[in-house]
Amino acid sequence: MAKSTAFEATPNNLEAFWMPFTANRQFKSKPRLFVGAKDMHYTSVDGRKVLDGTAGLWCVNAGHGREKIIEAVRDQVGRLDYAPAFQMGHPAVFEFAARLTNLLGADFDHVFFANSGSEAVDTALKMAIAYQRARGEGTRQRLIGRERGYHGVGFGGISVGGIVTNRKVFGSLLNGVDHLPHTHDLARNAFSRGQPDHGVELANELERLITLHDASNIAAVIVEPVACSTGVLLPPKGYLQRLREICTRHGILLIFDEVITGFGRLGASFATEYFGVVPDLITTAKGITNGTIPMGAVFARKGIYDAFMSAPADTIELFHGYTYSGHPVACAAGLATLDIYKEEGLFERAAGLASYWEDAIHSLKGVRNVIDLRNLGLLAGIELEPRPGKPTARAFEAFLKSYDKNLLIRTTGDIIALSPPLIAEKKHIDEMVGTLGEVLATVD
Ligand code: PXG
Ligand code: PLP
Repeated sequence: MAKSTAFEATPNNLEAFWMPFTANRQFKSKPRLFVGAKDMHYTSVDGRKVLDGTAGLWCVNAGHGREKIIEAVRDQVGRLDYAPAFQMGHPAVFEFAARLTNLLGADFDHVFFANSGSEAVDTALKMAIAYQRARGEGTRQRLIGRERGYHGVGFGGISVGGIVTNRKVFGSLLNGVDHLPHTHDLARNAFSRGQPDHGVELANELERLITLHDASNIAAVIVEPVACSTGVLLPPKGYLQRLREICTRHGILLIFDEVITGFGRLGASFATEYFGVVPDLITTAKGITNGTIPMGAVFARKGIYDAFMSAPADTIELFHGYTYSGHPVACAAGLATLDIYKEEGLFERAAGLASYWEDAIHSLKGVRNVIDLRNLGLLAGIELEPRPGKPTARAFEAFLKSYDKNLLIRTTGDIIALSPPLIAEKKHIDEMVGTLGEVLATVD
């Protein structure tokens, strides 16, 4: 883009927009705006092509500007822009639900739609408590999350979540929530390739919480199979299996929050498939529409929906839903997205690239300030030693410098996260790692 057009594209007043999870004043003093995107690249307002190392915010799994999705959205909005979500329906939502349950496999038979990961999490937590009551276990109301977990920003999500900054100024949150310890253990697991060897015993902490609260009071445990937002924290070998065993033994529902790990990120449809561990509820969002239109969803394991069906057939079974649950345009985007994933074999593609990705990421060993490198599927976490007394500053400097060098990365604390679109080619991976290596060498 020519400089003059770029100037016109920059708004004069950045003030009114209260930006989410952003240092507003810092940003507005030196804004970073994108004005276009295609495949692996964004176009910045100053006309640069910026390589997308993060699939947007972990959502654009099929890459940007996919014609098939654009067409489907255009067509749907022209035919049926909106249909009431309650007591009415439209064809696309039923088709999409059926396609999604097919993708999930035989264990899951129903889908509830929301509009974001946060709403999907709220839905799943409510469903879990209501399910326990529906099956005659109404005292099971407690929820268990995990330290360093991210489950969005609704009150339910921040209550079970484990990020101090996301919780501390928002009051007393939900009652009756407890937390497992996180699984991140640099002392024992630094520079592991794939899942770390140490830490399966951390799942036993669930037994301790069950002893404390009693199983008869616990509705559900919610974890991310891989905790992405807090820095790509991987589950130790055997850990998720053990959580599953303990939950089953005690009649506690296990919820996998697959907002990021869903739709191919690990080189399988979902983490449940990748790890071979079947939860009772799965929350997802992001890649469900390739990030094109907001959407979230909850998948219910066989038997959960049925437990709500005992009242007379003319009664509403679950008093929950959103104006935009199963929005026609989101469903159209989702259907086209599933077509692309399938036609291009993108989940398999991610699986095929994973070892190249692993080698590329681990080539950063020895680079200045790098204290850990970790990877799984097409995910990576690059942990930096924090600057004494100035946590986050070092990684944020790397973020800014990478952006200046035409690479978009994501940082959380002093951890750099990478999660490229699944259409990435080896040359893109080389460029990401190359640029990052150069940048880190200049960050003291
Ligand atoms: N659960 C998980 C596991 C997530 O990763 C949410 C719930 C909430 O989804 P919504 O659509 O309400 O944002 C998420 C979202 C980051 C980052 O870079 C991560 C998310 C969102 C924005 C930024 O760490 N994860
Ligand atoms: N607030 C008001 C005043 C409403 O009328 C509604 C929905 O009808 C909502 C909030 C909930 O909005 P949504 O269904 O989009 O989540």
